[in-house]
Amino acid sequence: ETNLIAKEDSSLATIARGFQDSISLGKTHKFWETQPVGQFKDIGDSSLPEGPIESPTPLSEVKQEPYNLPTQYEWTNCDMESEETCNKVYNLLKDNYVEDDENMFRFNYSQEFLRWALCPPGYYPSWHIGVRAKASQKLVAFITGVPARIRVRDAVVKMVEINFLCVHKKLRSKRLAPVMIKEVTRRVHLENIWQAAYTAGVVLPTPITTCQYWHRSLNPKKLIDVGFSRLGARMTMSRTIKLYKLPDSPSTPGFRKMELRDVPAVTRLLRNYLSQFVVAPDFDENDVEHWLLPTENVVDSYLVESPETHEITDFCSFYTLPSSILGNQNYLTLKAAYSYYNVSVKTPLLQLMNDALIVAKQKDFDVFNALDVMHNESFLKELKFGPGDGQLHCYLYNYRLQHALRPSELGLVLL
Ligand code: MYA
Repeated sequence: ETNLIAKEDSSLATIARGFQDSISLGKTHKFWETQPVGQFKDIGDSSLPEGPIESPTPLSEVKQEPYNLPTQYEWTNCDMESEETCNKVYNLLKDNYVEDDENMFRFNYSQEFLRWALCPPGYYPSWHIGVRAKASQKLVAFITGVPARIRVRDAVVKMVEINFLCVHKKLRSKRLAPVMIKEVTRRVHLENIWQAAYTAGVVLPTPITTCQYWHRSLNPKKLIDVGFSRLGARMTMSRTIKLYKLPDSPSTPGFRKMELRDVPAVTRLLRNYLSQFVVAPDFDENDVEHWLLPTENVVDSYLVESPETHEITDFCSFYTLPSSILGNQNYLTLKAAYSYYNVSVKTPLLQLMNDALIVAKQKDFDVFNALDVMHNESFLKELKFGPGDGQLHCYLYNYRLQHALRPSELGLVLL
């Protein structure tokens, strides 16, 4: 089961997950067994070196024609800069993308978000791949890649980040996903790129790490009303609302929204911070401008400018990803903020993130989500985040690591 949308955890869910993890390792993967990824049978084999699993082949040996689809379907490039195409993609995902295990919520990525996520500097339009029915021209499946430089230990590797793999509900379990993955792989190879990074709620061969989502209630009443969270033992609604109450405005002097003029300073701060993690993006100023400069209803970034020296000392950011609430009379959407990249140098991380919660609350988010990556563990419990029931497995394609990482060794957040 996919489980990228996480709700609050119950102890039963934790036990069930323990069983699921051990079952996953025994499963056969007809497709994934043929791919250059760490295989389950190789876990613990220290004779296998770190690094690329297969060497690049000459570009002339990369298959020149697209893979075959079932005859009723055809490939289409989805031009995300086109309003009409972006709307078709939006609708496919809105109705068919990731749900939580109990099918109560489904990600509802906005059109602005999709354009931001898919059109970073140097993106390839040919990596935004749709499948449509020949007769009706209806979009029925989608997969995307965007280029990224990702550092693994000391090596900066050109990779593709794969995301938004989606097959219409009526076309599931027909082995369409492997064809789509092979087709995006082929198109990435044509650009002389041989590695990929991706995350999924399902266990595949073989995660480089497994992260957990944590949730900080901002609007506890709504979260309880829609079944995202439950009233705690010996808790009343009014005690719960009081528990999660936040100040009206951030506390750190010099805390303000990031602006274009801050790009060089934020890039230096972030590069220095990310250098400590085993796997992290290698951001330059162009990347920071695209991925971190605030974009309304997509990404929010704040920093701390020292009131004395005007130095930029700390940074925090989150992205906006609502979920549709399936079958609730009172509410249609859950407004969720997702912790993105945070850097604390002078302001304690706990205080910085508390200010992030405050601005998220001001912006009317219902919940603030964070993974247990980077240094996030240090603030989760204290800032009243609760563990979610969702696991997020992180993968590299055609790149082996000798050992799985702890989530705190991962410096990468995929959307
Ligand atoms: S993760 C988000 C994935 N999307 C959803 O969960 C949305 C709802 N679900 C669906 O739309 C479908 O269930 C999908 C599968 C499309 C997921 N990642 O066609 P099938 C394997 C990788 O019969 P369907 C994201 O977007 C499965 O293990 N593989 O199945 C990152 C089996 O293979 P094997 C997956 O349910 C995506 C095969 O597919 C996933 O109709 C990264 C079954 O195919 C999954 N999430 O469709 C993709 N789910 O028999 C990999 C199932 O071997 C990128 N499968 O177990 C790899 C790098 C490529 C680039 C390389 C460049 C160098």
